[in-house]
Amino acid sequence: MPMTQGWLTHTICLLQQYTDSSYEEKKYTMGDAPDYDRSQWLNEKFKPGLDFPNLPYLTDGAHKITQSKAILGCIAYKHNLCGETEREKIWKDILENQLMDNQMHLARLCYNPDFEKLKPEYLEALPAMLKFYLQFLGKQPRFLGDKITLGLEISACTKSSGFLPRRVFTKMAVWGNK
Ligand SMILES: N[C@@H](CCC(=O)N[C@@H](CS)C(=O)NCC(=O)O)C(=O)O
Repeated sequence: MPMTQGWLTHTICLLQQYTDSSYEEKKYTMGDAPDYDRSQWLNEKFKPGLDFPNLPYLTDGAHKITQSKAILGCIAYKHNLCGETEREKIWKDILENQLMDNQMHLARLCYNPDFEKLKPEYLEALPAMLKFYLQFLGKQPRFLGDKITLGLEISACTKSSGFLPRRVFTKMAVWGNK
């Protein structure tokens, strides 16, 4: 049965394409500055019957899922992309949460009107943070050993025909909104 997805993040779309999952995407448009009109979504928000209405969401048969990590997890479980051994599963959890921390750190900066002032400090700390990923990847070809996992395989994703370089956050971000 095809899945219905509301305004997915690019990572989720890439994982869907990588796993050849069939899906229909519902897009909700946000208006431009200064109002950033969200009425298209807000008028629909409670209609799909989500327990915790939010974007992105995924409906897959009886499952109605929000929270991007849970959506990625749902697709990954189906395709055995969550790690096989105990060690791989632990790594997956560490990396997933580490990536979320780094994403939230970047989001706090990008949505802050004072981002120009805060940017130098962020950029100075960035190489040390990325070094942890490099050291980790230095030990093995992929984040979880040999196998591609969840949305963590950057190189396969960027080479996929579905990859579109595009903004990381919404239009409302002050930095990285183009
Ligand atoms: N932790 C949530 C964050 C979701 C979130 O912040 N969604 C934003 C778009 S990036 C939104 O507009 N949600 C719709 C709403 O709040 O009604 C996730 O990872 O899915």
